[in-house]
Amino acid sequence: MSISQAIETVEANYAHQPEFIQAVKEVAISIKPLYDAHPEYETLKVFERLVEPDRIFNFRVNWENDKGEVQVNRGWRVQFNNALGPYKGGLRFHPTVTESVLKFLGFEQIFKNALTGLPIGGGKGGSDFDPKGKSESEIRRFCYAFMRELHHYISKDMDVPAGDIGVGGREVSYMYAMYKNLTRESTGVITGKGVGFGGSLMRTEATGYGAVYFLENMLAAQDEDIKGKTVLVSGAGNVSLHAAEKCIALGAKVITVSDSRGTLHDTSGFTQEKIDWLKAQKAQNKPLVDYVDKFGGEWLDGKKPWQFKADIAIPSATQNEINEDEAKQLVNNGVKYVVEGANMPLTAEAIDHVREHRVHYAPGKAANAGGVAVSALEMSQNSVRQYNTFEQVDQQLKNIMKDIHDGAAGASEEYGQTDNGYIDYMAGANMVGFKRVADALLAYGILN
Ligand code: NDP
Ligand code: 2IT
Repeated sequence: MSISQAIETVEANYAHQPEFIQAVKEVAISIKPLYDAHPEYETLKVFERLVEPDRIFNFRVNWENDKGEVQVNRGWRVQFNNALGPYKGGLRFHPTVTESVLKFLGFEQIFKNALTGLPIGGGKGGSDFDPKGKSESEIRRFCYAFMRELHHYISKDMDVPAGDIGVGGREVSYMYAMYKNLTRESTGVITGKGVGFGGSLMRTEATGYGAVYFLENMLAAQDEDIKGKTVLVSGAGNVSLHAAEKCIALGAKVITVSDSRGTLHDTSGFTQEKIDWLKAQKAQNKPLVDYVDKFGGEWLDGKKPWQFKADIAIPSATQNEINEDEAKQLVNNGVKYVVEGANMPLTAEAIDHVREHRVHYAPGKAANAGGVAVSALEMSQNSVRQYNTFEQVDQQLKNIMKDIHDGAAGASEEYGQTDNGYIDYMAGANMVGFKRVADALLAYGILN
């Protein structure tokens, strides 16, 4: 069965899962030169095997709200592929979570995790629970209830979750507490734990910082520097604010952040003080518009950040937040680098548009791999029951992001995808990630 036949099968079987189909097609298109050079992948039906998860657990989560009313949510864990190591990937709590969303995230995670060069397979999970407007005790009760179900399916050497949208250090700690309560094990079965009870220093910052380290490597490959560049960031969560913070520390000017309500635009650029204020504001679930009274700038209700002139865009909110028209805006506004902090923030048409216009484009599975990489470092620290320092982890993260960059750029060159200095990071990253997983599958025969 060829890759195109495999896509047809996925489209026929999962017509109701558009996000998953989008993620599969991107990988399929990218790996064609590699696949053609290795007939053994076809013989052992490697791609066909990879698009079907090992298994998906789907469970009900009952919990009680502050009024004592019983609430029912849906929960999932997608164990996609463990060829390279334990299933690894975050948990997302957001009302838009569906099996399609978690399958696309789990599929991407397989190749992202392979790119880190660390021994981790791919998985993802979550719930359609909406944390917005919930009290602290409701969040706690939900996290306990969620883990009461999830704990049946995970363990430290088999499946290790972490955070994602709607799940940060607070939620991870509640879930870890329930896991410990049920199993009496202190093995660090989930990453992103609080520092002091197993969490790694720098895990909180790792995704955003890592994306900016990746960007620095992209710029260096074009003999450019981040200093003085203007940056558009979307989102105002973990990834966005840490990406913005690192850009600012390195001398760039970040002029936007956003959330589901609209965009905050500050022509004078955010400072560390302003970012600290934004972190505190979002942690209390308060509106970004309050910023304008305190620091100036403008609030654009219901708008996205892509209408402003800039050099670099780091979309860091959610999937498909940039469509083709918005990609045109970016190109027209002079953006030369798009670095995906979020997972799949560009639609397929938007990706085509930026690449056709020679905008250097770093796909999420390469650019945002710093988060899961530091999660894997947390797992190894837990195994030896020791902590590394912030500086040690930061240096490891920088090395990993450079390796991912250089590997993707190298594969782009090797397979003839680099055109007159334009590096095809999408093709390169997908080929490197795919090759590592595919070669493990070949070595295993037909198990896995
Ligand atoms: P957070 O929950 O910390 O922040 C998410 C941000 O994106 C919030 O500002 C939120 O706005 C906004 N957002 C979420 N959904 C939507 C939507 N449907 N429309 C508009 N805005 C939205 O999540 P993270 O920062 O952790 O995750 C952001 C992205 O990065 C996701 O794609 C995630 O998969 C990816 N990622 C995260 C990693 C991590 O380590 N956390 C690692 C790698 C990738 P509001 O506050 O209004 O809800
Ligand atoms: O999308 C991602 O890579 C994450 N949400 C982080 C996963 C992890 O296991 O740290």
